[in-house]
Amino acid sequence: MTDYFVESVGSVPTLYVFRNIFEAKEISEQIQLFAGIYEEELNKSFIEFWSLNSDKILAERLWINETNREPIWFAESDVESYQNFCEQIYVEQYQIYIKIYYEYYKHLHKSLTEKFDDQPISCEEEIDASFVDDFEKLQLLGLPTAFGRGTVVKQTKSKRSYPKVYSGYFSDEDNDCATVMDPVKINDLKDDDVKNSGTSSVHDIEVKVIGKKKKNRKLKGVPDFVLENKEILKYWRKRFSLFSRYDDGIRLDCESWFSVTPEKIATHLADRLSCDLIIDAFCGCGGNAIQFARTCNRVIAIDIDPIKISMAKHNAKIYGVDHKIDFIIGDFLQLSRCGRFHSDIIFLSPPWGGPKYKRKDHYDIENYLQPCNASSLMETAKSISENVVFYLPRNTTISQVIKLADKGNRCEVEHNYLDSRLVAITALYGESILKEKDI
Ligand code: MGP
Ligand code: SAH
Repeated sequence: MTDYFVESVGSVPTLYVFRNIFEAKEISEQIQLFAGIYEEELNKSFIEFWSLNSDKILAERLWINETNREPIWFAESDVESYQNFCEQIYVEQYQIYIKIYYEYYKHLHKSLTEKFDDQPISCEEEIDASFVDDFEKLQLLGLPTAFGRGTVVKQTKSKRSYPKVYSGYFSDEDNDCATVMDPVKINDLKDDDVKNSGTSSVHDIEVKVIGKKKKNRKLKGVPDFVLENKEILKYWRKRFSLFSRYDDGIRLDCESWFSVTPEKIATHLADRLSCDLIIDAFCGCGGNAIQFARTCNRVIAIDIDPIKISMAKHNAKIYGVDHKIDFIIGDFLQLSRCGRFHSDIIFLSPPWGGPKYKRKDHYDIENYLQPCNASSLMETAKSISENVVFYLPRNTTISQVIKLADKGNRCEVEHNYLDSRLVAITALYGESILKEKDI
């Protein structure tokens, strides 16, 4: 049997966030509702994604500052070429989105229902059909065909080649855990270079046949501290996804390497949770706290481990936000008992039990989370703020997450993908921080 994996390629991974609001008492109804409007949800979600990200994506594709990858130039008068370029990117982004959204949909169903049918609705054919006649299909679906602002028109020679840019996140040679997905249909987009090459590609999407593994993996340039602890090699390879300013001297210990929230996710959460005062109850080396400091007036960052706090302080200095964070060394559970902490939002990113958390099909937040189960953490957090946010493993049992909202209350579950990989889920509790979908 031939195995394929889909690898999204971009200088930094693209963040995809899919969200849903659940009511504690109506889980089954929610599933049915969601299944009934799959395509509508997909399109709405893509429109939101494109409106938020189009400028950035187009700019990234025009300006690729890596060696051997030249920027694309358009003559100022050649508006048509620029429009075509934008349309092409739009179509390819939609194709990628369809694939990732379907993975998300399957994942959500699987985690909500024990007996998951691999084809819950007959959307597979519809999805594949959308690879044909992409643009017409977009129009038929009622999607907007207006593209990103035409602000980046640059002078000189016109080039119509679309360079591939490899992701710092997943181009990892040692990473044998690439997400195994269904083969992507190669569409009719014209990319002769790619069609003639050894691997097939739909621009950002690479489809490779997994063959013999490379024996001599390149370890050139890998620092000694990583070679001494090979467990962190794969995390080190995506260091710039964890901290874009890694090379400015970011410090991480072993636990932090595998626990830190990747910067794109931390940035997204910080934008969403912007408020006056936020508490990061398990701050580690500062992945989240640093980003919160950008968007909130004040951050209280707590960790039980003094080494983590000293690293977090140091890292916050690199990002120029240390003056906005109060660092506290201590046990969050004990500190909360003093009753002196109150905040607009409390963010909980506790230890999950190390990288082995993913060995389980279903991660049980009432048994495996540290330093105590999710219900106790929630109770403690509620004594500090009515708005509670949990950062949890991707294999978390969603019904447990929903149960954490008291009866009659609602919670929102965000699935945070970097490229085609589900990294984690974020659960939000508290009416004022839930984000309604505009139906
Ligand atoms: P991962 O699953 O170890 O990495 O962690 P990856 O590359 O998705 O694994 P692979 O085996 O699929 O290749 C994914 C993300 O989960 C990390 O980037 C952290 O943000 C987060 N994370 C992982 N762990 C073990 C913890 C943890 O113990 N606590 C917290 N708060 N976050 C964690
Ligand atoms: N979100 C962080 C990573 C958190 S990892 C980041 O992006 O950098 C979880 C952290 O919880 C670890 O640093 C660990 O030292 C800390 N921790 C464990 N038990 C704790 C407790 N009882 N109180 C406070 N911190 C704790």
